[in-house]
Amino acid sequence: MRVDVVSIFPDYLAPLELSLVGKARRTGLLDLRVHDLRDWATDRHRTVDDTPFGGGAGMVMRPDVWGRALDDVLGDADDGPVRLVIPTPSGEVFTQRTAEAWAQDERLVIACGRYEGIDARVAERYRERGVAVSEVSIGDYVLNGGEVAALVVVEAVGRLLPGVVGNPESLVEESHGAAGLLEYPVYTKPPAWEGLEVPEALLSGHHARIARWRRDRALERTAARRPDLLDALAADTLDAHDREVLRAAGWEPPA
Ligand code: JD8
Repeated sequence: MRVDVVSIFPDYLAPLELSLVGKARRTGLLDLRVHDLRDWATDRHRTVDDTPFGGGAGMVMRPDVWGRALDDVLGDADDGPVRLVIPTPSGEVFTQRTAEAWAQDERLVIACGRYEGIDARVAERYRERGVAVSEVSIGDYVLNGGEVAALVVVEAVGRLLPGVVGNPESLVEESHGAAGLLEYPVYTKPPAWEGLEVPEALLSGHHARIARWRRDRALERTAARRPDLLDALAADTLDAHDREVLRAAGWEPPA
């Protein structure tokens, strides 16, 4: 997969040289390129913003600068399908399902806005050109720009690419993974710490008992912290035992 990120703070993406994503870049599993938007500014002050039409506080990012940058980075239509990702607090929520879908794409181009955002005609123009444009938010809180969202998207999608995560098995049982439950608590040595013991079930070596213990804890945690995830679960994914655990945890299936 090729991912291009355009920002006025390209150094903000430096953490993507580290860890699994960094290794994926060095091993060619991920072709990540970071661009400075000001390289497409034309005046000697390399201006990328201007005052908002209709008045109001702050500045808006200019469409003409973004247009030159994205035309260059997106390249021609015959270079294959590209998804243009525009992080914005007014976007659809980016979830694990989104990451799984985008991991099937060949190319992502992420346009990181700053100030009050990017002139709305940029998304409109590329949609008109038939480019898949996805305006997404990483959560219901306000950030100062799109760079943090770009870090989130590159890591969440990048780790789903074949060969990036050492043991693909570990992708299955994750929070928001296929099971649709939050993760169970995890433990490692020492078996006793600060007077706290590891749950006996995990020391039993009894795989079925361990699996049951972990699912029960995952159900309880999800009921306590994210009951919305349980409401979204298909009815047939919960067996009688699950329902008993959830009833005891105070969760009632939606009517
Ligand atoms: C892109 C500019 C700042 C936003 C005036 C503060 C995503 N979940 C999220 N929260 N915030 C963003 C986000 C914020 C951005 C930009 C994404 C570009 N800003 C603006 C509007 C109010 N300032 C985000 N994904």
